[in-house]
Amino acid sequence: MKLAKVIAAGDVTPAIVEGDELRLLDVSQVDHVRTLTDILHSPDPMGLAKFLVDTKLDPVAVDEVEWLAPLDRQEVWAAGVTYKRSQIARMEESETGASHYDKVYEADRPELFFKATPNRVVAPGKPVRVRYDSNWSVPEPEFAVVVNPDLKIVGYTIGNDMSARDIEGENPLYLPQAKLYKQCCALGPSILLAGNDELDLAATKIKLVIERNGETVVTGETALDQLHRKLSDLVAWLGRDNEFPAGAILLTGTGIIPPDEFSLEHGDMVHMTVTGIGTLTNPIVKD
Ligand code: DO4
Ligand code: MG
Repeated sequence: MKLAKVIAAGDVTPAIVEGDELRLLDVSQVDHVRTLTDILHSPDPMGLAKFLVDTKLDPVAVDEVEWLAPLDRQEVWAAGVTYKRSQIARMEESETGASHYDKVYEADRPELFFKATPNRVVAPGKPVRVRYDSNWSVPEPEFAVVVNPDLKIVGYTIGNDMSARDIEGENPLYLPQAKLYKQCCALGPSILLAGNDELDLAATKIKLVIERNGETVVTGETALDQLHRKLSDLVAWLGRDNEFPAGAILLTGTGIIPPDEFSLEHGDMVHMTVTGIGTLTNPIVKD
């Protein structure tokens, strides 16, 4: 089951995504349940979502509502250098920091960094930003896990970890500036609820398409079995001596890096597709 957060008839409403239609949820039916997060953090998100379907309302077409990023107050964190491709690209872009990327790929402790507060996260269809002081920026399409306050993985979504490669490459200590700025992250379009079955990692494909003036200029593809770490290990490291009363979303790193000569430009369109979740599309703004 997939859940989304939308604005329908002027109200912010969680919804179940069923193909091209949405079932809006009536959250007033249960005490203390008002938001998408309340559903995600409940003992049985799937059962609760089914119970909350507003049967008085017909299904709504997906293009009749405004889609919001599927989070409320969660912090957004990210893991880095979790795919071989990312390790190689980082070593190439950073003269001074190459050995750090090499070591962290193999180390027990992963690279984890704070990526965004909810106000910096943009919705599907809304612009993500290239910093005006960057001349080499790329999108990073990442499988993202949605974690409840008990550090249980309750769902999966798509995250765009916008990255200024020139700023990060100049000095690894500039990482927070390369990664965390206004409109630096997009999430969505929906959250695939975690079921009891193990994810089929090899079958979970992650794809990137970048368009410029209507032409495809970059494509890339990987699969979750190329991730060098277990999702549960990344979450366990995130939770070490830390707490997330509002839950957290953890981007698990990129396995797709555009060619070195490519940098995003104002007006580019970025499409990220993950099997079972959907496609996250955002235009690029640089001003
Ligand atoms: O080490 C810098 C960031 C790495 C990253 O964002 C990634 O591998 O996805
Ligand atoms: Mg990344």
